[in-house]
Amino acid sequence: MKTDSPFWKFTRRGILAGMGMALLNILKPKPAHGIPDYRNNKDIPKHYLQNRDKPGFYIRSANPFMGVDINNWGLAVTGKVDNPVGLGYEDLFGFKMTRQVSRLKCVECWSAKAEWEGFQFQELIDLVKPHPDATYVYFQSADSYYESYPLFELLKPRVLMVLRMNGRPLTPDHGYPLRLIAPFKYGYKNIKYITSIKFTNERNRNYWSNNGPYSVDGTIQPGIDHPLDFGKKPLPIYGGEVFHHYDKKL
Ligand SMILES: Nc1nc2c(c(=O)[nH]1)N[C@H]1C(S)=C(S)[C@@H](COP(=O)(O)O)O[C@H]1N2
Ligand SMILES: [Mo]
Repeated sequence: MKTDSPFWKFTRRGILAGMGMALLNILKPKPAHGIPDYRNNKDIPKHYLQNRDKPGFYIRSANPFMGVDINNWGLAVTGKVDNPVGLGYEDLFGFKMTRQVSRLKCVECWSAKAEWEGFQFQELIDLVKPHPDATYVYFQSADSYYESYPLFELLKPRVLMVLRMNGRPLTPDHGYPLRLIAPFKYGYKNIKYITSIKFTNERNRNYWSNNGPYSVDGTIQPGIDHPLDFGKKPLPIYGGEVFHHYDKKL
């Protein structure tokens, strides 16, 4: 070691000795970009919504929280629109309902299918009347999660604003009271516990693409899938929406 290196001078002055603990903390590996990874954290109270590897359909919740209290919940639809609105839970059932069976695929390499029921994004557009320059949509949720989409992608077939899963209202774990299902996008784009929807003229932020090695676009790429509902048997995926031969077609 060269004697004029700053590190050498530092140790020579004996400063490090008194800083042992602090230094240990500095050297500890930190989660990427400072975002806590709660996946194996056993200290989170059991009743918090959190990541759970539940057989059949895993639960992913980046910021553990108590879930939505429906008495304090509302959906704000604002931004570049003629007619901004605030909607309550009951209001959402005034929209035309549609149902589909589709698969949610996470970047962690699992997928699971469910029957989803809700309304198409077009219903919201008809209500709030976005301006011609409102080309992007920004979603926020009750757990400080956020996602954005180009507006045209939300108008694609089988994109659904979901209220019910497998014949029942969404459970708190799976996004009660309102989530987005876009079957050709990775799970992280399928935002749960939605509280606000804002029409903008530029793409806004996205939670996992800001905090992990994931694309902003999030379209499912060709590769291998390990469906939870099929014995985790590896199966090829061809990109876009994931269909397996045993998925029920509607
Ligand atoms: N609000 C919110 N939405 C979210 C997440 C989240 O942490 N918070 N996780 C995403 C991820 S990474 C996945 S894979 C899916 C999982 O949906 P599930 O918990 O219903 O299986 O939700 C997505 N939507
Ligand atoms: Mo995910």
